[in-house]
Amino acid sequence: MARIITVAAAQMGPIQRDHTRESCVERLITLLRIAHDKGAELVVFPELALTTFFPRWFVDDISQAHHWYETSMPNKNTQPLFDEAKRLGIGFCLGYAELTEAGERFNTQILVDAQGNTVAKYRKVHIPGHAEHEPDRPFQHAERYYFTPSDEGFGVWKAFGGRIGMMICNDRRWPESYREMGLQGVEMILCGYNTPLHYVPDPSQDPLAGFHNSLVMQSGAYQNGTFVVGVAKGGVEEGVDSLAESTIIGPSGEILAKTVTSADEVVVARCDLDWCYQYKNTLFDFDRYRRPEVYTRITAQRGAIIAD
Ligand code: ING
Repeated sequence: MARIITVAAAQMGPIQRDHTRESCVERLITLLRIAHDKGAELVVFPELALTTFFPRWFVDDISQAHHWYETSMPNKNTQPLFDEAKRLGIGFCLGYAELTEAGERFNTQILVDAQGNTVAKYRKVHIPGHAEHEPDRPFQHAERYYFTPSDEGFGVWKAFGGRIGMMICNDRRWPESYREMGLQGVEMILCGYNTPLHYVPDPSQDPLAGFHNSLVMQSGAYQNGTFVVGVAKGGVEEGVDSLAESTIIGPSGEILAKTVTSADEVVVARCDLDWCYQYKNTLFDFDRYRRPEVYTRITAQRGAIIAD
């Protein structure tokens, strides 16, 4: 019996600084309903889908940023989203800023099943940007100030009839993210992102933002025989233009669906999970072809060691 997941990439346009949680949740519910009408049973929302991308500003006293974080999930603002998804009988993946009781700050994504149960939580491993205020920048990208890198690694969970993994934004640029899940048999990876089109450290990369986005997700999908769903918060948010181009990719690396706007937009794809095994059981039969005994540097080192 074919195992099909009809998945939706529910892209958001910009969330401005003064937009309320309620207004964001209303948009998410509208996207959920559109996805349901298109036949989706799993809806993937962007990274930090409840607030503007607040690492764009630096505050000396980080407690002044606490209002950007969620201290519980669901909560009074997000309960309507959970209720509507349960009413419609569909699941979703939601990115938000998490402040734990212990005071830890994570860039977090959860997976909620069709009965409204949170079946998985992933906290971002690869934190880009900088930890100190850089006043000469046109805008900050201070994720390393606002978020702790997770030491929990990458998980894969049985849900929606398959094996589902999660990663967030910058994680998608690192092949290790996909391979860690590939070695757990992942069949679909869900990834929200907020990616400015202007990369301050090297503006020559700006024209390649869309190409790099597709490159890394298509490669990761193909090299691990998995579907990848990348979902943007795009458009001009507080004067900063961010990449849209939300994409659903098959285990062949082919693009199955892609958004065409930088606004709230839903694209869906009917994903036959057994397609994964045309790659997992041939070219990328890990147990037959991989050589971990010679891959020693990949986990032994963080940076490159250049021999003289
Ligand atoms: N954003 C970025 C990403 O990896 C970044 C970091 C910013 C990359 C600007 C390129 C240009 O897509 C997050 N949130 O990880």
